[in-house]
Amino acid sequence: MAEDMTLLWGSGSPMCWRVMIVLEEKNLQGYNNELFSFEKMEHKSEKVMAMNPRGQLPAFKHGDYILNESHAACLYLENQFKSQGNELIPDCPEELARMYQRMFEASALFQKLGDHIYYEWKVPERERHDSAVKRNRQAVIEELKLWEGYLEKGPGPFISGQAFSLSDVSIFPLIANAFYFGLRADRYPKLAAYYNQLKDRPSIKSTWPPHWKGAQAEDRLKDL
Ligand SMILES: N[C@@H](CCC(=O)N[C@@H](CS)C(=O)NCC(=O)O)C(=O)O
Repeated sequence: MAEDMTLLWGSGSPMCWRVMIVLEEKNLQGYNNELFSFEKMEHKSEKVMAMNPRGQLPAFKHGDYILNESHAACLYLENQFKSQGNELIPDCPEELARMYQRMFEASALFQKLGDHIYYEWKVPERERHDSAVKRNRQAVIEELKLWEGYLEKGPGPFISGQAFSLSDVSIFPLIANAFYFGLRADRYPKLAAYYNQLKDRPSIKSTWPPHWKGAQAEDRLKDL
């Protein structure tokens, strides 16, 4: 069914994970896939650059169509295969509005988590400042509190309401990254409950980042 699809991906990348979850939800198993290492800078390899000139993952192709933006790929797959597998866009206008809002505001959490977790990797030593570290730390705390509040306020149990949707596809990989990097469940109980509720969902479990299995990341978020 999905032999005409190709996904170039990196393990642990929330953006890649999104596309993989949607492919599972839509019963599109059997797609071609190739794993690239960020550590070895393989995302800048010729093969990736040919599909995504920005040298970023995911790079996704269906037939002749290239979709390198994770959200674009997710929306495309849901629209193309609407009646196949699970529907990921709700009909109810209220839930639909929340779904789009949560789906796209997830980029703020991605940015802030990345700025904090990968500070040393992103910023050359001579340009680093304690004030920037503090600012990034505060920004990620505020962002996490916002998402904790969304779950507190509901309606749940999913991020936009009663059904699993593209907003969960968008945000779950970021929440999972936060816990992988040591976020404390006792400080963010709603996020922890959300994480525990979804981590065994078949589409998520079967696409779990391979390098996370049995591994422990640096506890970069343990004091947030
Ligand atoms: N706009 C892209 C962004 C993808 C993205 O930022 N990918 C990261 C991994 S999560 C990446 O490839 N980073 C390496 C780089 O930017 O050089 C999307 O949402 O799919």
